[in-house]
Amino acid sequence: MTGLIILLCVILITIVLVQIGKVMELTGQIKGELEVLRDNSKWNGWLSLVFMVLFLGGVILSAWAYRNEMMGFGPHKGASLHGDSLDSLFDWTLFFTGIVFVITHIMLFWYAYKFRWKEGRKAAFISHDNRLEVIWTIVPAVVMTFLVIRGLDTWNTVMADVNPDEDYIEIEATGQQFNWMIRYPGPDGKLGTRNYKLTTANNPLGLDFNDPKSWDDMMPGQELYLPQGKKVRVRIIAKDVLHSFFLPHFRVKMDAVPGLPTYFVFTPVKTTAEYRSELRKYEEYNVPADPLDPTGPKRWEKFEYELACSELCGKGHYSMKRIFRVVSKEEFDAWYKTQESFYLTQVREKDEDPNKGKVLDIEVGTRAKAFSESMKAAVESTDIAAKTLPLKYVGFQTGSAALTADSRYELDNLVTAMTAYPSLVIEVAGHTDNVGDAASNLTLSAQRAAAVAKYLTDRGIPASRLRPRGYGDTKPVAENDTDENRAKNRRTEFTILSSI
Ligand SMILES: [Cu+2]
Repeated sequence: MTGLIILLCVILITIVLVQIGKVMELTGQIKGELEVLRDNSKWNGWLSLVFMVLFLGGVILSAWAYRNEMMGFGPHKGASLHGDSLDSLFDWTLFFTGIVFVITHIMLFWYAYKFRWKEGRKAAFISHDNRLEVIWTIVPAVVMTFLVIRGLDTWNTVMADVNPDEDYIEIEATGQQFNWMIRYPGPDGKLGTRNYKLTTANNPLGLDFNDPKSWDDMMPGQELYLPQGKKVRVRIIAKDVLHSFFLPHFRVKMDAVPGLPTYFVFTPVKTTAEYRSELRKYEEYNVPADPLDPTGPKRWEKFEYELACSELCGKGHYSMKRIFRVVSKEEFDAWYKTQESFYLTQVREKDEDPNKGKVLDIEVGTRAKAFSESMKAAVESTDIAAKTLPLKYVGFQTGSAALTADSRYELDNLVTAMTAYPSLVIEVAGHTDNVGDAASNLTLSAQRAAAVAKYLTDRGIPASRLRPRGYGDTKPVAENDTDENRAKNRRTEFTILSSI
């Protein structure tokens, strides 16, 4: 239907134009050709001037009306250290091209008016003019040189990589259909290596967990934090198709290419809160963020720095949005501490874990800290039940009282605690499941408790402070019905008897 209407309109317009042509022809015949030509060129000349004024006036008015939509102006100021230099490059280019734009348009329409057809007027022919040649060669050359030198200078500043010994944080952004996977280094400050061959459902980035640097790497949730005033180096890569890492407020944009790592370095200078308070000054940001909720928060209050993908990478392209929140160093450190290691929370002890069954250095530290915290709580607690603590990582060879090699870490924590609390007296208790003969279970559990006590006395804890005891299968913590529950019952624990 629409197609038919368009076709009819085209036919009608053609008929109208043909008719106008015919009318002009007839008027010419009545008034005389020369008269018509004179009238037409007069009108054309004057209309050129009117058009020039309206057109240039419109350009100026619209530039003024939309000034706040322009990059680098009003609410669209850059929020990174290099942002202003890029914006000023645009401004200078706009300045020069703007001058040329206005001059050429004035000349175009003014000359059309001034040199309109008149009887007896003849065109003058200039074959060559050195002065003109010099002017229109030198002026553009000088302007171009200025723009190119400035451009190169800005490019070198913006694209410069970090110095290995300066203070910066390196994060990694991997684009995939349709989200960004962002990786932060853990407390070691270094990102672990990757190998695409190691990619599995549990390890979507193909992190190489043989590399200790990857153990503490973190993959935070939807909201990402960056510290104000600190250099950020982003490693950028894609898993499937081309994506583009785009942080418009920081003037950061770099393609994410499968198989070809790129990077971008920038320094966020304005916190999210500071940027919001700048936006508050503008009328257009003082309207409700949600038009359906007129009393709700304003646009400036809901402002966030957004990461987008600026490559049309597929159907779900629009959903590749993440929020970056720039905060003070203190706030960043607080957030950073709450983030957990991807490896330890998602991969540890799964099939992808090359260190399955081994105790890692980083775990020894965290376990020691957790142990001393629960020990402190148990000592201070008045609740009898809270005085019993499990020795979760103490194990024995199957059917024997020989301690496994990795048991020493937790037992060393216990030695430290016994030294820290010199008046502590504890009962060390061995428990088994109900498999096998009750009497031999009792003997085995007693031997195991004794082995733990021996470990402690060998390290200087007086035997008088230790009461090793085997309970066999008499004190289960779960029904002995499944393998899992039986494993819970096979345990070693200790109870604080007195701490005075
Ligand atoms: Cu994309």
